[in-house]
Amino acid sequence: MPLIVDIHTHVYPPAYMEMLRGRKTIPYVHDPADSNEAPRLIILSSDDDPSIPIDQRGRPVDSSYFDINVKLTFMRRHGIHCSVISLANPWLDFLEPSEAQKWAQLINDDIEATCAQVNRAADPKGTLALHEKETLFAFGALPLSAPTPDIVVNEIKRLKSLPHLRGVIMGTSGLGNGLDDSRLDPIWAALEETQSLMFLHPHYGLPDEAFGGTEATNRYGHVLPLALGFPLETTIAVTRMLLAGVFDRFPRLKVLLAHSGGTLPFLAGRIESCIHHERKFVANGGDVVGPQRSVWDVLKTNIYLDAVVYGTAGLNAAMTASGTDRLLFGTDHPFFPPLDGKEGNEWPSVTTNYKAINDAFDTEDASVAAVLGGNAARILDLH
Ligand code: 5CU
Repeated sequence: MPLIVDIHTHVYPPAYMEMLRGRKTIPYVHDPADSNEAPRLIILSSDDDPSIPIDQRGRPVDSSYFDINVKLTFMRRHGIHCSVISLANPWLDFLEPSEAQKWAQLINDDIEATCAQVNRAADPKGTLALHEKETLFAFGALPLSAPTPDIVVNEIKRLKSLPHLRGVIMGTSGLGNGLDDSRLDPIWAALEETQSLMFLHPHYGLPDEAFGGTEATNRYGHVLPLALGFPLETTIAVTRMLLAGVFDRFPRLKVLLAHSGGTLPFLAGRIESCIHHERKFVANGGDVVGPQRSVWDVLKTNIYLDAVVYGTAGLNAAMTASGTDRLLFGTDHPFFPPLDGKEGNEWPSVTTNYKAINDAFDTEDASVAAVLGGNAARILDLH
């Protein structure tokens, strides 16, 4: 039985849920008038449609989103030994500047305490190997709306001192203008200096108009924003980093891309070709510096990819682009639960990913074991 590590698994700690309950604009949690109905989570822009009755907006949210014991049960059910938990989107992006630092410290300390408590209970003497118990580690959240970037830098440095934190999770908006914003340089420098992995995760998708407006989202629900909007958002964000020379200035930056890099592995050749043919760049006679390193080099040196892509075609692209040693199993729990509501069954979203990984590597047991957990244990130094 190989070690299985889930590097893509989210939580909304109870304090965060309470904060969302106090809000009336997205993101917010709404408690329906009928107390037998589950609370509703409204986080995606397409959910916040005033033509939908408020008791039906967004999605029902159960204890799997905020009760760590439910996650432990989920881990047990799916043979997962270790989860690297992270605050779910939209993290702390929406907070007033004066609130951001306080909430980042509160959430990160809460997550650290949860990991410590669970790990102590699973292995009081600290003698068991990783595959012999259930263990939690975490990615921290950043106070990106804080008044100055040094507050973010200080939190990155503080996270380094928390025993179970292994990097940060971050969305694509950065300080508000995307990830090619040069004001992010001190933050990239701090991540590089501390060798903290940045888990880059989508939230904002594409404008609803890209999918046909609210009529389409009313008809097709979350399919277009989640299946297409999320991966394209990630692809655009990391490509803007590349074009702005972030990986030239910070060559030791480590970035884990959600959903197998969106579409980056598939589009890398096209991105590279467009860069080579772009007259604006100095290399072609223009006046914009442009990226100095190739997309392929960055993919194999700076980028890690999760294996949350639900099919062998996507996994093969990820493997070819970044390498089997940079691919990491994940579940996206508690999102994509089974809709039949039956407790105790395996989740199809998870079994589909397990099957894709096994199919992609055929009989190569060592590669399967690396993707399922060996890579994560090595890259994140999980002990
Ligand atoms: O289903 C969803 O909306 C999501 C989400 O918001 N975040 C995520 O990580 N996965 C699915």
